Amino acid sequence: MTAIWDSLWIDIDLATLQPGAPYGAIRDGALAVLDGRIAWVGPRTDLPGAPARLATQVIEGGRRWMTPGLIDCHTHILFGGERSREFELRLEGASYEELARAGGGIVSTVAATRAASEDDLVAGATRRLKPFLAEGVTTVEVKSGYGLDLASELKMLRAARRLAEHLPVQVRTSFLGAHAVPPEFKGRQADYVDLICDEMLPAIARSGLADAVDGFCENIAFGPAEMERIFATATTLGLRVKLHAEQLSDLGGAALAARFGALSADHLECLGQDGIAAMAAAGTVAVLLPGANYFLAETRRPPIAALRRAGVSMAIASNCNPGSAPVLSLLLMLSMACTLFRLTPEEALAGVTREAARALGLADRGILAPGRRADLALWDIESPGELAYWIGGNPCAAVVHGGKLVKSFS
Ligand code: DI6
Repeated sequence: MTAIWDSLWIDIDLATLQPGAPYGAIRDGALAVLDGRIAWVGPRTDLPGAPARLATQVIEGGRRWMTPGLIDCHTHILFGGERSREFELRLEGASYEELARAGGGIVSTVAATRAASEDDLVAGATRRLKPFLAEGVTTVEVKSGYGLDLASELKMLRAARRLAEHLPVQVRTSFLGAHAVPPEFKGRQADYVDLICDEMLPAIARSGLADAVDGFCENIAFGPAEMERIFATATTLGLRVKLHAEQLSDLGGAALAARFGALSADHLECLGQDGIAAMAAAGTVAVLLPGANYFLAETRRPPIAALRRAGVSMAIASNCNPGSAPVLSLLLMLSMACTLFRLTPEEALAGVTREAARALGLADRGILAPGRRADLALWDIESPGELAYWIGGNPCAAVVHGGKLVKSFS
């Protein structure tokens, strides 16, 4: 009999994240891969034959746990410079908003990003991305938003796409032209919104470099009426939308995003009941960013219990960026999501797998099931709850990306 699968993992426990048992767990399971996709998942005793006859390669997992590859669905990981001086100023009492209004904040990273070459941006993001990949991340979302002119935004998006050419990761890109008002438009915010709608969005759509359009709806950024125009234009151009909403104040951004069928509304510390109801009705995912909540020492937390009651899907992401979340670990976000936001460890793991896939509109990953991409992570843990439990450290023993072993235990 010829082998039917490329590889077969045995001697593993599976956290499939499928409905049913907690974590969708299958003890003493097996998982087969064919042509980069999961071909079979189940209890080892249900295998239709002896492993060595079923697959070209049989891999014994040493009774480790296997999960879907992790998905970081909200990052600003590509940028020039760093902002540790701002961190010092905040510790002396300045607020994030005050620094932004004084010309620091996002705009200072814009200057460094405009000055950086595309190669420099790729190199910096590569350095920051590597620790995520070592932790089992196989898909990452990368936003632009530190260019704020067409050429620099295109440079960022091209650099983001290049990450997937030399690293074992899939990249989804979001155009974030509405992140801040660039210095040359100071006092002329309406003109910048015109530029986004009339020139930048059509060119971005033509370039094919952006998978979605994002914005920052906030008093220090763009108001709901401005975001509505931007979303209407993006939608006309066939681009899905998402929004940084209700991070520092409640402007009704989440409800606006939901009205445009947004993939996600992100942050949400100040989200009210109307926003929750609108997100639930639209199926808009709540992307929770505990790293920024922690780093900015926010006292408000997203309304987790109300989101849960309303049945809103909750994802978790690193938000890796130089201003509000210099985060280099997605696993640490699981811990923070539980301790700061009171998610359960199971919700936290689902938040970086099944729900993060939903936040990116990716139906082909996020759970262990036949037909899904064979993006897998193998862990030196005794229970999946440990992924949210340890603070620091990295129990990731192996990573499979599109069926290929890219990190391996010896
Ligand atoms: N909210 C955030 O937390 C990041 N962007 C946003 O809209 C911060 C980005 C930065 O400060 O550089």
